[in-house]
Amino acid sequence: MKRELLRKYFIMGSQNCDRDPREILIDAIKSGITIFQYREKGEGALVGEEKVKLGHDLREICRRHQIPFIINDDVELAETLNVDGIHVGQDDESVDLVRKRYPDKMIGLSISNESELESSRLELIDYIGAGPVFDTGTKEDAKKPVGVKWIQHIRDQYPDLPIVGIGGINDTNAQQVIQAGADGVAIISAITQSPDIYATVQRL
Ligand code: 3NM
Repeated sequence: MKRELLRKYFIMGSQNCDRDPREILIDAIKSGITIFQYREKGEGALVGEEKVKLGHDLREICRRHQIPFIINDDVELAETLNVDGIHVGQDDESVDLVRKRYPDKMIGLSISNESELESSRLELIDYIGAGPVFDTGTKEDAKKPVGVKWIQHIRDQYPDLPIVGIGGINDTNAQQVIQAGADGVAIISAITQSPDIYATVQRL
């Protein structure tokens, strides 16, 4: 994949939004995000038809603006929405199965520690999501923060692997994540909760 795509990686689901997620996505795209992940997960998340309907709308917004659309975890919805990529966690569908089913889509995998790094089929994936870099209140089951050292560690071992940092990243600490070797920063609340999305993404 083109590593530059990971630069400003916006993630969101309706549970992260205090107003219409469609409007927030359009604001973020107009402000300069480079890729989007639909992550409808956690307390208050939509399920069933409602999840599919919002997914369709967000997918269409991304298509219109030529922003790659990644789905979190849901391999069935990946097909329904004809997504550009799928992001999976360590407890989700295995990357082997996802790669078999979708030979041509981008696949991202979350990796938080050495044993996950060693046991993961890195040759099957397009990028790593590394985190949580900092404390985050957004993911209920987030692990302990790994710091920018974790980014540096992966980068030292895998100079060519696309890496995006995630967890507690905002416009004041993003620079540390990039300097540690990440290709980009993945962000939920610093964008969805921003009173001025344009200013936030521009500062990023
Ligand atoms: N995954 P915010 S941390 C979705 O560590 C997610 O894998 C994480 O939200 C991981 O930008 C996280 O608001 C939440 O901190 C990121």
